[in-house]
Amino acid sequence: MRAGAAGIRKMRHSKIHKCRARLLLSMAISGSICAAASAQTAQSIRIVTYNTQDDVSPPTGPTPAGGIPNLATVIEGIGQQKYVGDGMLQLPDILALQETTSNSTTVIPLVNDLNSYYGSSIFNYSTYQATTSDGTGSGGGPNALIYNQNTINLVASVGVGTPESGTNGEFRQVVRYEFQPIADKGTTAGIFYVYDGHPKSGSAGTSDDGSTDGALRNGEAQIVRNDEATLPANAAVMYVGDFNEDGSTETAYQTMTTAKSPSGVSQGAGVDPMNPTNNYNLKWGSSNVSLLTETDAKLEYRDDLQLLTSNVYNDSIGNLDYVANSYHPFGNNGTTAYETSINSSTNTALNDIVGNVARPGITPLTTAQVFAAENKSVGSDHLPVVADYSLLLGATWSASSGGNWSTATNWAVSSIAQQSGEIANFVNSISAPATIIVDAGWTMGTINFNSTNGYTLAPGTGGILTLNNGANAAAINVAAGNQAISAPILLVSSVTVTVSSAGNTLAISGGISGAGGLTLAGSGTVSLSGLNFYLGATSVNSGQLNVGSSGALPATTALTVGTASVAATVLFASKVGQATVSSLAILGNSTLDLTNNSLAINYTGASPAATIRGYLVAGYNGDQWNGTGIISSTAAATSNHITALGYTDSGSQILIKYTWIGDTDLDGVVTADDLANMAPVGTTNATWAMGDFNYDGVVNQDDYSLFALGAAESNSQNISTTLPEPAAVAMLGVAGMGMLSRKRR
Ligand SMILES: [Ca+2]
Ligand SMILES: [Ca+2]
Repeated sequence: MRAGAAGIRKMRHSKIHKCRARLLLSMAISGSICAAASAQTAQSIRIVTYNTQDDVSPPTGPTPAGGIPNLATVIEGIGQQKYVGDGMLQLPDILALQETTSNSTTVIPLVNDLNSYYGSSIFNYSTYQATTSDGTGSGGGPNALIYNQNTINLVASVGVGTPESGTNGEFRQVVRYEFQPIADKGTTAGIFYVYDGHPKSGSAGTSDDGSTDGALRNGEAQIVRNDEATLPANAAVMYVGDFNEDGSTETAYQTMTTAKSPSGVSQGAGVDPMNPTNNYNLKWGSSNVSLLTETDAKLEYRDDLQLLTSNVYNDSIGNLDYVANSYHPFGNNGTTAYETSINSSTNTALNDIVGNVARPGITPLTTAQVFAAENKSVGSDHLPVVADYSLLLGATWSASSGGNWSTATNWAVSSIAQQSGEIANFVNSISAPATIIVDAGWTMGTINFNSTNGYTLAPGTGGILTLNNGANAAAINVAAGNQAISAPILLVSSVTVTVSSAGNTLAISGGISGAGGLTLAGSGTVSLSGLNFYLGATSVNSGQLNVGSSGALPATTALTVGTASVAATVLFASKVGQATVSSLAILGNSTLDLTNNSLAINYTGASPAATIRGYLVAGYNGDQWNGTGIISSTAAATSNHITALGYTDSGSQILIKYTWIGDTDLDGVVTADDLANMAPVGTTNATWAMGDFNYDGVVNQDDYSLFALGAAESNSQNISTTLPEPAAVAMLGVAGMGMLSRKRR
């Protein structure tokens, strides 16, 4: 008897899904290592349609009194369910209701009850009061909406059509709710729609109000499809509610799922996740018990549905995606026999609520409590239909290759990332490395990269990316791959760049300007080149910053490397020359590897020379130049260690330079002038400029020997003329690592 439904579910199960849904799912199940990055790009939501029957039995009303708490208990049970089909535990985020008495009589008390349970203002409702031509009792009550205001922004509530009973087939006004993720509030991104309907009940063949009930339902279906046809192309849409249909044999069902709207527009076809191939010969009943949703004392009808447009169902790159295997009636999984009570000892449908806590501090409900609340005698005669979805936050590049930023069709549901606070996603829609032309000035708050193919955001003929996230820091996140931004970046906000994993990279080469600063997070590598003149600080909190040009660090920036507890790295590319900063702090076990370059630290007031010297002493590490603090992998790899990092203090600038040992004045050549600068043997508190080349704080015979070595080996050459080309340095570096490891004790 249940084989039909099982077969349908199996077919659904075999469907191949793209990475994102799996990522989200694995996150939910195991809290995978991708969670930190993915959490910023996607969220999961739970959507519920629930005929409350609160118009038949309002809380104040004749029978049974006090239905609201039982309805709330059922909804609370949904929030406690880690559904066996997808392993997700999620509060209901959208609750489309039918058969309320009114917002004031049913919806507000229900919201208050839910918020009392959860202990805070989580749930809100649409103030739109839908109308009916069918009264507010005996199944005629209006449709309504409760939603989780912490996760979802309700953008609009629009009544679709005016109920005219048999004249147009609409008895209870359909409401079209427009939503977006709360993270997208204030932008045009992430819009999706939910139609909440409750077409006429009755057998398809019976006559009521002058026509058959099946024909009346089809009239309403046509109103809904024609309304959807007015929405933007490829809109993400769900049709939910109590459809009162006998089966897929009904014309109303077929109108909702056919390719074109009745007005001929090719969009908006609903997909039934339990019948995605549109078999139009199915009768809901004894052959598909696990789908049935109306109890009416005994389980017998499949009235309640969630239909999804194909872009939602198929998990195509878009803002709302169905999570595979998540669709289910809450309280029925097929273990209740046809036309028997769901409240039986054999029903296992709610076993997956056991042991789960919806939110900290809440006492879990038992299966007995929820089944009792689902009993028609105290609550509704319908079971809610529940399904989970993933929401990609912001605007998402959906083209399979590169192209112009300004071309709307390159973006999911034609939503271009374009305003302050907005999120721009560049994910796995591309099948090869892709270049996006920033063909004008585009503003956003967050840029997310998640593709191993790699994107380049290129300037085109002068495009600029402005990062503005209001009072919050803007963000650039790299969850996978090697990404590049060669377009100029204007920092209205400071930006935090998070390259999550070691091995992943972001190269920024187009120049960064603006009032903001730059903070690095994550374990990966950010490369800066070009000429940057942003005004804020540069904080490498973790991971690695590669300095690829002499102007990569603004001369006015305060550079901090690492934190007290997290080591970070700054690595200069070979032969970039001299960079300048306004201050330098190297924390914990972090390193700044100057390789063969120079770093100037401008200062006013007290000299930071002692601190800088401390970094150099730590980096020198007994002539190995591989310690913490300031190091030179080039010096470490140079034979006999005849090169080093020296430093001078002019009174307004500390200059640290890779040079020959013995070059006290850092002019790149070892001459008699350098010897003349050397202090007498025995001088303490000595600096490099005084001839302390081995960083022990004393000038003694060892330093004079080092001077002689440097003078001989440098052979009057300037250090700059002897620097190897970058490729050779890389090889030297590898060789040097081996050498150093042998030297360690
Ligand atoms: Ca010199
Ligand atoms: Ca010395």
